Amino acid sequence: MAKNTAEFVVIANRLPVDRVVAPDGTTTWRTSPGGLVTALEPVMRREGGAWIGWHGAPDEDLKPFEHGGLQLEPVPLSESEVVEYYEGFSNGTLWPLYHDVIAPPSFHREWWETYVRVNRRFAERAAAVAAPDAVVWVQDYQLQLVPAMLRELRPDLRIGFFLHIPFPPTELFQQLPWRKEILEGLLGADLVGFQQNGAAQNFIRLVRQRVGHKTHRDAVYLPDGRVVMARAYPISIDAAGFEEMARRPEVIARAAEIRESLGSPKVLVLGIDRLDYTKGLRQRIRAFGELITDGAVHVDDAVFVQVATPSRERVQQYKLLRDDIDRLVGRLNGDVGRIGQQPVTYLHASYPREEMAAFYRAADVMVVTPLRDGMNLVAKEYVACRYDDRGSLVLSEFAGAAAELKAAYQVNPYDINGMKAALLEAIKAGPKEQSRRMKSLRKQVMENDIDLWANGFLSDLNAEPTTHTKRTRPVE
Ligand code: GDG
Repeated sequence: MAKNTAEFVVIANRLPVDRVVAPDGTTTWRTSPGGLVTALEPVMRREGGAWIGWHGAPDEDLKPFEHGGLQLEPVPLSESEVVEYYEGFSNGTLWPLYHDVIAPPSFHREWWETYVRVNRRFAERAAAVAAPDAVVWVQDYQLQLVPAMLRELRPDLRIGFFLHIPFPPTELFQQLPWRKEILEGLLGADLVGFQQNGAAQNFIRLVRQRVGHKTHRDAVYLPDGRVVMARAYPISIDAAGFEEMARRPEVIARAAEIRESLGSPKVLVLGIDRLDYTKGLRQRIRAFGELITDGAVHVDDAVFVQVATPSRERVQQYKLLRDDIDRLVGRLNGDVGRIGQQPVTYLHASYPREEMAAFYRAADVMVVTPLRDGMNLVAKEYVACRYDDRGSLVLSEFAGAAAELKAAYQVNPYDINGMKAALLEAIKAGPKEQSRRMKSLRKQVMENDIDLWANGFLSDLNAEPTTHTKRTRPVE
C-alpha cells in the first residue's frame, strides 16, 4: 500500500484544478470552475484527504502533488481514451441517455470497452491510496463501475457513490446494452446517492427487474448479505460564501457597471449555463425573442444577457448547438435590434466567480430553464446572492432544484407560450412580489447548504454497515 494513504478519498473524472502555464514556462494550478468542483471543494478542505482524477491533458503521466491543502492524485488518460471514455461513452452515450434522450445517445462497443478499462484504472488508484477502512466517495456518471471494482480490491472500505445527473426512468435505461453491468457496478457501493427521490426509485426498480435482487423501499438486499442503500441527497452550494461575495463593494460596483454598459435597461434578464443541449437555451431565446417581436416587451425596456460557458467542444452535438445558438441570436438581434441596442447579449465565455456574483446581483430576472437537469446550482447561486430580497427566478420544472425552490416562477421549458407568460410576469413583478418570493427562496437555500448535503451523505455512509440475515431479509 502507498506510503501516503488517506482516510477520506474522493474519486471524480477531473481533479478540481486547471493548469496555468506562465510565459516563462512555469506551471501552477488554479482551482477550476464547474458544478462538481464548486460543490465538493469546501467539503474536501474540511475533511482533508486525497482527490483522484484526471488532470485534463492527454498522454501525460503526472506525479501526485499538493494544491491548497489537498492531496491530488492524477490519473493518466491517453488521447484515444479521452475520445472513447470521456467524449464517447460518458458524454455521447450516458449523458444524453440519462437526460431523457434530448439528443440521441450513441452506442459503440469500443467506447464501452474503454469505459471499463478507465474505470478499472481509477479503482486501482483508489485501492492504492485509501488507508485501511477509509471512506471513499465516488462521483458521477463517468465512474459508475468503480464501486464494484474497488470493493473487489478492497472489501474493507466504506464506499459511497453520488450521481450528479438524473437517473432515467426504466424505459430509457433499458436501451443501454450494458445496463446490467452499470447496475452491478453501482451496487459495489454501500450508499448510492441521487439528486431526487424519483431517481433513487428508478434505480431500485431497475435493480429488482434487471439484476433480480430483493429490494424494499430504499434498500437492496444482496445474496452475500450486504445491504445497499439508495437515497436522495439534493446537492447545494456554499450559500454563505456566495452571499459574502455578493456583498463585497467591488462586486456591487461591478454589478452597476454591467447594467450601465448595457444601456441601463429597466429590466435585465440573465441566463448562465454551460453551453449544453440539456439547458434549454434555444427555447429560452425563442421565448424572450417572441416577447420582443410580439410587442409585449419593448426593446428599450428589457435586455437579455445569456452567458454560455464553453463545454465539451469536440463532441459533435455541442458543435451543432453552438452554431444553432449563434444563428438564433444573430437573427433576433438583426430583426429587432437597433444601433447600440440589441435585445440579446450573448457571451460565449467563462468568467471568474466574482464576475458571476456581479452578474447575479445585476440581474432582475434569472432564467434557469433546462429541459432536464440533475439539480442546477446556478439557480441556487442566484438566490444566495440576493441578500437584498430582490430579483425573480424563472425555473424549469425539470431541474432537480424545482423540488425545493417552490417560490420560483416554475415553467415547462417545452411550452413556449407558458414560458413567455412566466417571463412577462417576472419582468413586471413589483418590489413587494419580488421580496415575497425571494424571502421564501432564500430561506430554503441558506438553510440547506453544501455542508448539510455533504454531512448528510457522509453520516449515512459512515453509519454502521448494514447486513441482512434470513430474519431481516424481506420475504421471498
Ligand atoms: C452538474 C449537473 C448539478 C458556470 N459558468 C461559469 C461558472 N459556472 C459554474 C456555476 C455553477 C456550475 O458552474 C454549473 O453547475 P450547474 O449545476 O448549473 O450545472 P452542471 O455543470 O451541468 O452540473 C447539475 C451539478 O452537476 C452539481 O451536482 O447541479 O444538474 O448537470 O456552480 O456557477 N463558474 C465560473 N465561471 C463561469 O463562467 N467561475
